[in-house]
Amino acid sequence: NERVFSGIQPTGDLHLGNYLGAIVNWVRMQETHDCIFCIVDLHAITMSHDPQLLAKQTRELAAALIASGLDPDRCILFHQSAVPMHAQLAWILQCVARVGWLDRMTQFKEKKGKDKEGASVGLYTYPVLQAADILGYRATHVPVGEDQKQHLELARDIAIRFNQNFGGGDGEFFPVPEPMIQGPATRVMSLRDGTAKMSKSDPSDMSRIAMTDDADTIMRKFKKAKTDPEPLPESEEGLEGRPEAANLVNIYAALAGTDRAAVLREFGGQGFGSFKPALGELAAEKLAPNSERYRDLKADKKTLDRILRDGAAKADAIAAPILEDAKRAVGFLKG
Ligand code: AQP
Repeated sequence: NERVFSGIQPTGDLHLGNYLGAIVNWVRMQETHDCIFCIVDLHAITMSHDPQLLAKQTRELAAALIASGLDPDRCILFHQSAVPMHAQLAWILQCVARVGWLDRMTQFKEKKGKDKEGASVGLYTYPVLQAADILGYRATHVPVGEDQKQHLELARDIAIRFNQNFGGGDGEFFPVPEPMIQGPATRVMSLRDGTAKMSKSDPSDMSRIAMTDDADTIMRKFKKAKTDPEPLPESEEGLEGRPEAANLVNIYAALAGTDRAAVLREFGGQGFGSFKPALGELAAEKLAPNSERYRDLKADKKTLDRILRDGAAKADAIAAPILEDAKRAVGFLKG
């Protein structure tokens, strides 16, 4: 039985990287799979944060996800802190994961900045909580962007080690989850720097397309995107060493539901003066209706809170018995 789990942090506006790297796949999979999507507020406090802003951003992210096509009747949508399994299973898994495994995680190295001593312990153990998020539902598939590949490998290692140590005879306590990294834009880059990933925490608003941007803003940001002076190449090899050009072509391909070769057949030889407005128009056409729906949904706090509460109850009904089994497996007496 296949079950999908994926999460997203309520740390700022949903952006085009989140959308093309993860959420378009979530929307597609809710038609074919048993899907659980989580707003990971426990992960969001691993960096310094403002409590009032976190509550607001949690609701706003729920609104943005629904506006982007998640249907709470077809998937489970909830916030992580409302289901006790996540923190409890994370503790057990912290005692399974090895320090050496966590020391290899590149996201910690990037996010801690220069001051390792000043980073929170939670930021260090973040990938173990992520493993608990997935394994606590016995999820089999995890649709994510390219940047999460290493964390997914860690979740697999933790599942395998737990199964060996506590899985009983058949060693099959947790399914070993498969990452699903799909589409022509699994790593969307900043519009200001083709070598840095598009991210919620980039201080420049011009570096990303927010899913809440209106059509004019989307067009303006693409027109101002950093590029080189050469026209677009006729074939994919010509994109090598041109990260900004490659990024815009990837984005176009993903939004148009095609591939890079097809985009270059259409635009190869043309300059950015004509490609950027075409991209801006396509993006506005695809994304602006979502941003209008978002504005309507965001105003209705009561409905959003009800959707998240109902989602949490459904998630808890799946997770609580698995957590109980895990506690028995490691030898805890029933409480
Ligand atoms: N630039 C990206 N390209 C493709 N996929 C991306 N994702 C994030 N950035 C890109 C995918 O979006 C999902 C949710 O991400 P998240 O918010 O939980 O993780 P994150 O990596 O912390 O996202 P940000 O925007 O980079 O946030 P900050 O700036 O707070 O670190 C994941 O599936 C992720 O792969």
